[in-house]
Amino acid sequence: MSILLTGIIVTILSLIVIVFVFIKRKKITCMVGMMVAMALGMLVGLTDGLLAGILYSGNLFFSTVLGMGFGFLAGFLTGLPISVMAIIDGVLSGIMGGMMGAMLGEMISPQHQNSMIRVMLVIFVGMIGIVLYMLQQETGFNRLSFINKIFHNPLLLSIVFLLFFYTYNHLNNTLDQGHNVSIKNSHMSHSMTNNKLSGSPLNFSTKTKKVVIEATEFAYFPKDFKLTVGQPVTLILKNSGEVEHDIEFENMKVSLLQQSHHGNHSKNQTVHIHSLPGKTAEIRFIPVESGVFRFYCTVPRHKESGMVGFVEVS
Ligand SMILES: [Cu+2]
Repeated sequence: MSILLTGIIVTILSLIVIVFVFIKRKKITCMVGMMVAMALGMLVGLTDGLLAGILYSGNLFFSTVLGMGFGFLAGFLTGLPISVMAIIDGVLSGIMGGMMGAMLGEMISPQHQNSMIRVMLVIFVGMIGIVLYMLQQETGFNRLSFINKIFHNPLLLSIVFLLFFYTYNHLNNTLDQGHNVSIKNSHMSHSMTNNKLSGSPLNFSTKTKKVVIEATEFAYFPKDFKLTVGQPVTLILKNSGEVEHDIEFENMKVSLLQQSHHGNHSKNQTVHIHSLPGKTAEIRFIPVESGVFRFYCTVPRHKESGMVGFVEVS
């Protein structure tokens, strides 16, 4: 959810800078215009690239194109009222930032995604503040003088920053809570129906959580879900696609309860199931370790096409 919020903040602040440059274009020298276009292109590229990389993890091509596109657009629009040089500067920085941001988003481990978004947002907001200050110096301090006042008063500056991040955190938590509740509810209804249907002794002692994952070309639905350490899970892979798909969990330690082909019950086994087109397959296991784990399809090129997701075990 913080992806959406961060995206909105980035867009609003970028638009403020772009509009400011456009209005004051006659007073802005080529040098300053180039600096601003470069800074905004790079910042938007990096931040939107990071968000795209996280949002479309597993599809680096798409997230790179998206990140580069946003960076390009920001650099281009900022440089446009100034000069061709400013456009070139902005566009190239935007492309570079977008590419690097997307790679960062793709590579960062799931448990650090939120922290990384926050770090990037701090850099973004801070840099935009400096850019606006620079623009003010360039064009005179008449308008938007409140920014000037803030910058010349460290106490006021700190208050504005703290207020911003407090609001951001607060909004984020509120949104996250709503999200979690809906996930919890859907899982609860799953496990209740499951308990009614199956009568094995294990289901009486501990509620089994039933998770259905649908696989198509080339995506999982849902692409993230939650499990609890020690709670038995029935994982069903429903293949609604036209080719064979499977699901494998990276480094997730479990105790397998039963699987159609293998009879052994040792701990620390990996979870892997495959399903033919139009069929379902299921596996039962107990998660033994908490963490965030990635799952993906092992059929060649499917992971790269987007068949990736995350499970949070807590
Ligand atoms: Cu697949």
